[in-house]
Amino acid sequence: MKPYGLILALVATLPAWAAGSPASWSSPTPPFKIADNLYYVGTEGISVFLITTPKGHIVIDGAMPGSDKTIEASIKALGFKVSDVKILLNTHAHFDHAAGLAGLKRDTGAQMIASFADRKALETGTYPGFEEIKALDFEPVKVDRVIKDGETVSLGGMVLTAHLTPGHTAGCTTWTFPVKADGKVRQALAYCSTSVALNRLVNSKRGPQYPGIVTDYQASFAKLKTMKADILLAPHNEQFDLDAKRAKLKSGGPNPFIDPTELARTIAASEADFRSDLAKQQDAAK
Ligand code: 4NZ
Ligand code: ZN
Repeated sequence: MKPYGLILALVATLPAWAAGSPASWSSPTPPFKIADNLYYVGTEGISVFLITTPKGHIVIDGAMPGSDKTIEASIKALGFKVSDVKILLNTHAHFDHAAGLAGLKRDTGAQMIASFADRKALETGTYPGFEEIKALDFEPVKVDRVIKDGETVSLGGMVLTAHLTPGHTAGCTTWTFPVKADGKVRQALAYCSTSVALNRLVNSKRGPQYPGIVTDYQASFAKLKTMKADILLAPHNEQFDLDAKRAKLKSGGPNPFIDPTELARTIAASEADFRSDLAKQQDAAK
């Protein structure tokens, strides 16, 4: 679904959640276990992942405005304590994945860790490259630690590695970490997204979303093609077939989240979309 053009045309002053984001992005959905120590605590349409350890927990992403309370209810429903959340991570600084982080930080006192290039957007609560569109604003969250490419975040025996995959945002961060699923250690990969969405790729009147965006996307596609994942996690449910996998989980059998072929297919499809969007934007700018 690509509601962006319509949204942009209609809504320069409304808050994002009133601006036409699908209702599913904010609706609660029951949380569930994906693998050992890894749970889905997001909304119906926007992913949030909980990684549990004996020393406290890690949350990846904050979903929409107001989603902090939905996420906290999900953490409690799974039997964990919200006050045990010690670290907050983010895939990218867009309102639909970052708006709940400020509330989560307030309620838990957790450390917010993010990339340098997404820090400003998180700390100002603005959409990078569309800072003037109030509809895309969100509650700012202070970043306590800046993470570089290849650096790790460790807690209670869990180790997550940051891989900078810029393009969708300048600081887009893909996180990898080993988890046990169906009795074996598997590599989980929380993909930042490489979709074009609202991004300006070309030098039209206003210039690109940020300088170097096209070469960033190209480098990120190349990098993601070298990476391996047994379990693909993604910020939007349709990006990793969440609904079908959740339905399969209920019927027993092998864990449907284990699919070592899915990352390569996802990146190939996203790269094809990127090329076609780039060509369209180049034509339109002529
Ligand atoms: S995203 C909007 N994070 O790229 C913008 O999926 C960007 C995204 C989703 C929605 N928008 O303006 O509604
Ligand atoms: Zn986004």
